[in-house]
Amino acid sequence: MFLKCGTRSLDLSSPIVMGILNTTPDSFSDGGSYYDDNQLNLDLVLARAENMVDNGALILDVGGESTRPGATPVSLAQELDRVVPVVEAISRELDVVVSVDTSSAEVISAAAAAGAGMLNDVRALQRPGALEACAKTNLPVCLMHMQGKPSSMQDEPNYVGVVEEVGEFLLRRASECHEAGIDSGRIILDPGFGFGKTVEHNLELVRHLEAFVATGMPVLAGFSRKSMIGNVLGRDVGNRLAGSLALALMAVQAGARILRVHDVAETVDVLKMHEAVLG
Ligand code: 9MG
Repeated sequence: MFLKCGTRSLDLSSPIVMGILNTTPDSFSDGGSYYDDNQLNLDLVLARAENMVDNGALILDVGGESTRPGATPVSLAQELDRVVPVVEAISRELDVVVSVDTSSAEVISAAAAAGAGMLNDVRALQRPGALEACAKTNLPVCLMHMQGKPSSMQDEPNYVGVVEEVGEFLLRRASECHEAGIDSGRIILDPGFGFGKTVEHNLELVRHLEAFVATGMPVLAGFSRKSMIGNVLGRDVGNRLAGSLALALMAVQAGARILRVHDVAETVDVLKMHEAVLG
């Protein structure tokens, strides 16, 4: 299964790693890592990007908006400033697919023009103009499920059946994308771990990840350092590697094709062991 990502192409016959590169001052784990005197430092961003590529990331997910509850809302100008120069620099300097984590139509178009090879939207292209902007780019897109909005999504997540509801939402969005001219071969599905879900909802989704894989569309899973791990293990954000790797392995065993992670080298080792056993 190949995913055409602009000038590059990704082989999804084995699971692959997407490294997280948040160029925000306030993301929950790596926020603020690339700032000097309140200014985004492109050299620091590139050094981290290169390190993740050297460690085996085939995609880097660049995000200019923090979606953690309580994060400061970002203006369009800020988001463009945090994303476009980074996409340009990485596409120029490194051999990797650059994904852009955005919900904004303007950022989607600007990112594609700057060399992005993939789009990742936690709001599944529901913002005005996002669907149409994405359709025009010809790039693959990850549609993620979220209940509510980032500022309040963890207040009282509520489902009758979380697996069915998340699955219905993603299939409906995939078909709306298809109707808007986005080929089904460009669509990636993501249940959205931690986005408007209790720990039990997240665990239930992990138990039934095969249901999403059964749609035939590639599945992306993002658990890295998330609070579901902190809740189960009682660990702070800096001490969630083992929990993240355990979930990564379960996800690939269920058939997930893309793992969105902070700890690229360790996750790539997990995938290599998985591959060695399977042959
Ligand atoms: C931006 N972002 C943060 N967490 C994510 C997740 O789990 N999946 C996707 N697709 N994007 C995410």
